[in-house]
Amino acid sequence: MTALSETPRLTTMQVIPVAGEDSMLLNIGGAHGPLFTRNLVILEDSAGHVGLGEAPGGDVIERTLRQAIEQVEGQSIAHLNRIVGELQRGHQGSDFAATGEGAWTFELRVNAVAALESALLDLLGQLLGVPVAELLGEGRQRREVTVLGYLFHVGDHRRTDLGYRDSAEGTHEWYRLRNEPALDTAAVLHQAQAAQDRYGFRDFKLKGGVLPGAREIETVQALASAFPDARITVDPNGAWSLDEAIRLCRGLRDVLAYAEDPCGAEQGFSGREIMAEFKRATGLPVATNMIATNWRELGHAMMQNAIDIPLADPHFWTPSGAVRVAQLCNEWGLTWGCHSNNHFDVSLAMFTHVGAAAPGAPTAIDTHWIWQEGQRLTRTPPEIRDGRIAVPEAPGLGIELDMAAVEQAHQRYRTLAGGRRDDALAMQYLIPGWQFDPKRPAMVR
Ligand code: GKR
Ligand code: MG
Repeated sequence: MTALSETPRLTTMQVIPVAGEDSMLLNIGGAHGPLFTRNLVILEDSAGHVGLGEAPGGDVIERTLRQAIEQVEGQSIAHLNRIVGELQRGHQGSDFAATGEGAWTFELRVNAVAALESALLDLLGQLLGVPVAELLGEGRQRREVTVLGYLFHVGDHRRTDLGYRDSAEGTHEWYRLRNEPALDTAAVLHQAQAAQDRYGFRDFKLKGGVLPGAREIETVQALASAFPDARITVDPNGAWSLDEAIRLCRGLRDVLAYAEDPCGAEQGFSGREIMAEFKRATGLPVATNMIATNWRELGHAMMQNAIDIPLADPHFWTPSGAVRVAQLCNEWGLTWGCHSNNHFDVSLAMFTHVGAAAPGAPTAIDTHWIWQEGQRLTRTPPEIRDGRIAVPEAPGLGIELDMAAVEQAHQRYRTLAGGRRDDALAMQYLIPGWQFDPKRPAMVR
């Protein structure tokens, strides 16, 4: 029997803020800037293994991770659950308060906990000689994970002096097109065709909340005609009123596989109450990454029968939490799915293992990777082929850091004034004085 003293100990924990290039993607919060930021966690243990985790960028998450270093270093990796649990409990209160104040999930401290858990799972997998997916829930359920093609309206970055990328990293049309403005149906269709040709998607999601709802629905209908076998959804991040959402989506059961956050809190009613009304009025399944983002919210959402598809992103649920949501979905007749934000390839590996461990029949998972692909922090990032990512077979997350690439991404981060995402800033180049309004599409001012 192995004594606890013989299990590897955590020798060092590093937190490295990094930045990568992005397109001028539009959403209800404005426009993505030319650089997106992330926080990378690197754990080393006494067996000489390196464990990795990635979280959204920004000072709050970086600080939360740095403050954890003292608690983490020196511990045995056998105490994974205790280490993660302590950090999580320490921050739950502030996360609930921040959510109440309208914070987005990428601002919550649980993202730091998730990155730490990922790095610990990576180490444990390497110690035991199994992929991380085997350590989650009921173990690995599949060898490939289906992902969707995440389509965006794109702003004209040439109207700014912010220094967006302009060149094409690869030979495929996709790499040129992703930098081009896309503000109508034809342009989004073109984007979908190039993305499908490059990555083989069978599922698409259009980020809405940008143009008037009727125009976004027209685009979704055009996508359904162009890709008759695809599962299609639209996600305006709650921009539409309940009445508008019902008017726009009623009768679209042949077009939309589900609607993602079509509406949200209004007139004194909670987002969960409003979504339950939407579901009853339209008969459409509903997905969310806005109103069931933690156990307490999920409990209320289920009691009200407000949702069908919780998009349990491992970054704000933690990898083990996201798989617990998937187990619950499988037992209780819901469908598991996964939300994303811009990310590097460490997160891509995290998504892949979590998706591989989700039991039942999850819906295709979100990833922004197609907007980032060509940039990497690891030597051989997971690849999207035929709309799927093969689950790495190597122990742990199955990825290896490329320190030169990390250093470059860190230097890029250092060129930024602040590491926090601020979509209003870039948007103000398109519409002077622009300010966020959770109930108005970004281009409607
Ligand atoms: O990247 O602009 C974006 C998205 O709007 C993202 O921030 C959302 O959190 O993808 C997300 C979603 O599904 O709502
Ligand atoms: Mg969403």
